[in-house]
Amino acid sequence: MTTPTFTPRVFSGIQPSGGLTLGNYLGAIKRFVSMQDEAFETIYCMVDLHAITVWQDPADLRRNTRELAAGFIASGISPEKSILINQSQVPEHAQLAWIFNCVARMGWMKRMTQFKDKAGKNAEAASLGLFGYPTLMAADILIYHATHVPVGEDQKQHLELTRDIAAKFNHDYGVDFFPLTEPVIEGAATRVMSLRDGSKKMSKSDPSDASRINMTDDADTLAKKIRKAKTDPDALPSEAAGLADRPEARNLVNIYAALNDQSVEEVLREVGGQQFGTFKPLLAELAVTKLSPISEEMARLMADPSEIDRILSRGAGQAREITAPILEKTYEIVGMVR
Ligand code: AQP
Repeated sequence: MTTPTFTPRVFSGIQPSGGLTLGNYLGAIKRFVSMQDEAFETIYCMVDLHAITVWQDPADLRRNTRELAAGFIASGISPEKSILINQSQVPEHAQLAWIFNCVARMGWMKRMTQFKDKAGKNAEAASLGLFGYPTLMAADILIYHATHVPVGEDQKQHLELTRDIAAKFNHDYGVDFFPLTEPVIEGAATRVMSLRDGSKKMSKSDPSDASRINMTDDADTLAKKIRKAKTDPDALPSEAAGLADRPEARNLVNIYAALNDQSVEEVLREVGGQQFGTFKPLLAELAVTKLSPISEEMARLMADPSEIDRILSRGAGQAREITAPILEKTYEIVGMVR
């Protein structure tokens, strides 16, 4: 059998399960923007079907979906260069997910750490959708035959599962139909941590607003959150090795490096020896400079949600030109009468 060559294509998504955070921006969106100028077709998605795996108020979900789309565009994702969609407008995602529910094994699913983290001690009360989340994510990616997926570090295990599903489908049906997608986990901030606890990921659904930087925070709020961020009493080291056992210090330096497109080593050459009383105002100033234009543009775009809806509707039409034939071929391979 000849191995097919797949069009270099990028897919990635973010849940509209709250406001966009600095973690989403540095871990994912910055890469989304740079990849649209490389040799890829790019498709970026507000994964609203994923969001409802935990309860979402319908009005908030609608608002968060539009605000996330505004955040993508304000960060530099161009609807002319990339296909921008919300997942529920492209039904082939959910249709392929059902096929993958029948390919993925229970043993694989039970190893997924995100389910364990999110369901916590009360797994019996979690939705079936939360457990099945990774097969829908595999379908999101493979319904485009995407070759590359830019994500933060926390999604690595789901990407491995996506490859396992593709390989098992190809093996079971004796085809080379789905690609083995490559994760793209790059940059100084692939795992931005909570400002209150350096061992916890910064997350949009963390009950503490002080734990995260929201992309819509104004300059004062941003500076206040950075000033109050948990740190230790020591000065910053001059080399990265000196951050090894200092998660909060490492997090703030990583954020600085990622915002300023520098390596951690470059940052420490400049700020090594400084106390946090000196470094935090520098970080706050940098964050305001980089993030304020994005939040201002988001506010401008949110003033006309109908334009956002038009962009998402057009994106869905473009997306379905790719997804409908791939779903049709999948059904044919599986043996569905068409
Ligand atoms: N803290 C983070 N650091 C780096 N990358 C991150 N991402 C999320 N948080 C961080 C990346 O953002 C993309 C979208 O994530 P998501 O919203 O679909 O799901 P998530 O990872 O569960 O994000 P949250 O903010 O923690 O959402 P909730 O609170 O609803 O669960 C992914 O590429 C992710 O790696």
